[in-house]
Amino acid sequence: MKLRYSATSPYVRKVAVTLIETGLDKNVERIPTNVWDPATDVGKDNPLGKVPTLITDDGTVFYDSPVICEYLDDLHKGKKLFPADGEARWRALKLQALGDGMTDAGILRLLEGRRPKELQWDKWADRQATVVARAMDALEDEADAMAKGPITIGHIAVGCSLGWLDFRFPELGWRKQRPALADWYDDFADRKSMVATAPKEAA
Ligand SMILES: N[C@@H](CCC(=O)N[C@@H](CS)C(=O)NCC(=O)O)C(=O)O
Repeated sequence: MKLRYSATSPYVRKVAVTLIETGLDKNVERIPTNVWDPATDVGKDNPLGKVPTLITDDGTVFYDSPVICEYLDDLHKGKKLFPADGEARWRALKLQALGDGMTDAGILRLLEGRRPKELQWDKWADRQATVVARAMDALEDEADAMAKGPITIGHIAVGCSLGWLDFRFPELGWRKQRPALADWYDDFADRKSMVATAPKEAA
């Protein structure tokens, strides 16, 4: 398999963590991809022009991160990150949506700040900041249950989102108001899969 990736993408990190947690890490060749380079050819694999994009050995292409992660989870025999059915499955999928949605809002805010000053819309950036704060509040209510349950794709999505928010918005200071979430994240960020995939700016 081949994975088109960028080193700082929180969605790519979900896939990278999933690869380690499922023991499939060695089966993947990595293709660095700068989606913002006008000359990028990522669109020939993924019409959406995004990373992560996974290309299987038979040439099937998968996107986006929820689909790629579920595909990978299907390939291994160990403990599943996507519960097979019932309430546990819906809980994991909803938590994934919350983590991914928090990342989406953070990315929209980041990109807004990268537009030329005269084109930036403060109300839009504020709206995204509000979404991030609200998602964190919702996660504070979930944190004890998250700490008790087995790890799922929901935990991975939330962990990668918080890691990326710390990386891009270190000034947020979210921990003080959300002590249970902060405790959960401190533990989760210590996992081997998380330590090995921490975002860093390309040299
Ligand atoms: N929902 C997608 C989001 C992927 C995404 O937006 N990736 C960013 C990199 S962090 C990207 O490729 N952006 C390029 C673009 O939006 O044109 C997923 O979960 O994989």
